[in-house]
Amino acid sequence: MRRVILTALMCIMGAGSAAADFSGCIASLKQSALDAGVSRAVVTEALALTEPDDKVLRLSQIQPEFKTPIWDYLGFLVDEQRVADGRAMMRKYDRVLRTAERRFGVDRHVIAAVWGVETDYGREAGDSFLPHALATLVCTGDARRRFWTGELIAALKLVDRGDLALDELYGSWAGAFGQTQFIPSTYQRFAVDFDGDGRRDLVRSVADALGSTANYLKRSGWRSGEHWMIEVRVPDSYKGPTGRNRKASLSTWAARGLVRADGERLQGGEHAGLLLPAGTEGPGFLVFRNFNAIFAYNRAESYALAISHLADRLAGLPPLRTPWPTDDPGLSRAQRLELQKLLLSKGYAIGKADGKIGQASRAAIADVEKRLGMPPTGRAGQKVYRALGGR
Ligand SMILES: [Ca+2]
Repeated sequence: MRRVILTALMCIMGAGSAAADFSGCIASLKQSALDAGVSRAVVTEALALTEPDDKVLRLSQIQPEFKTPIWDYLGFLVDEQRVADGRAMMRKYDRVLRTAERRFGVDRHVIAAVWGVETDYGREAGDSFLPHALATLVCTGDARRRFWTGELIAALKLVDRGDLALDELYGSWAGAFGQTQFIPSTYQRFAVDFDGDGRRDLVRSVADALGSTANYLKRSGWRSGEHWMIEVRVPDSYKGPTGRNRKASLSTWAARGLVRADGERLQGGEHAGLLLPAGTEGPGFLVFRNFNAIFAYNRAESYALAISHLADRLAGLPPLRTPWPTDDPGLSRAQRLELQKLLLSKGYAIGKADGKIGQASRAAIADVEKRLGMPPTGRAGQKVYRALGGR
C-alpha cells in the first residue's frame, strides 16, 4: 500500500517537474527567438504554450513497424484518382503552371506532381499549429533540438515579415506546411511571390506555392528540357552497377542490355543511374540529374519515384509497363477506403473509414487473414481485399 502511494506521489511530482521543464524550455525558446530578431508581439502570441502537443509527441515517437513495399507506396501515391485530379488541376491552373515552367525552366507536370503527392493538390496540408509542434520537438528531448529551434525561429520570421498571419501556420507535425509542404527554413530561402500581391503565401495562394516549388527545383539543380526518369527493362541476369549516382550514358546502358519499357531505343549521351527498387524482376528506372533535384525535396528514392511517375502520368504516359514482382499488389486510396468499409461490415471496430490504414485496420486485416488461412501480415493488399468481396 505504502509503495503504491509512494509511486503515485512520484508520478504526480514527475508530472509537475515535466511541466516545469516545459515552461522553462519555452521561456528560453522565447529568448532565443527575441535574440534572433523576432518581434516581441509575435513571440508572445506564438509561444503562449503551457504543455507539449500530445499528437506531435505521439507521432514523433512512432517507429514504423514494417517496411512498406514499393508497390504499396506507389499504389497509394499514384492511383488513378490522383492522376485524374492532377489533370483537372493542371487545366485549372494552366496559365500559372506554364508561366512557372517558362520562368524557372522546370517541367510543369513535375511541379503539379509535387503538389499532388505532398498535399493531394492542397487538400491535406496538415492541422498541427507549427509553433506548438516545433516547440514540442525542441522541448521534449528530440535529438535534433537545434534543427527544430532554427525551424521555429524561421516560422516566426515569416509572420514578422508579413508573408503569413500566425493563424496560417498549420501543417504537419514535423513542421512542413502549405500547399507544397515547405519547412520554414526552405520557405524563407526559396519561396517566391508568384501572384504579385507582395506576400509569399504558400498556404492560400496556389500560384505562390507552384512558383516556389519550381524555384526550389531549379535551385536544386533542375536542367530545362532534360529527362527525369525513363522506365526500362533489365536482363534477369543483370549484375552491373545500380544507384542514382552511378551514372553512365544511355548508349552505355543499351550496351549493358537495358531496353526502354516502351520499346524505343536507348541512345545518346545523356547520363543516368539505374534504380531497381524491386530487383531485376520488377520495373527498372534510369534516373537523370533532374531526378536528383526531385530527390532533394524529400531525400527518399521511393518519394522521388512517386513524383517522377505521377509527372509522367500527368503528361499522358501509361501506368508502369513492367508489373511488380508480387502476386499481391497494393491498393488505391479508393480501395483502401472500401476495404475499411468491408472490415466495419464484418464487425471489426476500426473507427471511421478514412482510407488511412492505421494500427486498428492492420490488426483487423491480420485477423481476417488468419481466419482465411493466410499468413497474418496485416498488410492492405489485393488478396485480402478480394477475399472480403472487394472489387
Ligand atoms: Ca503572393
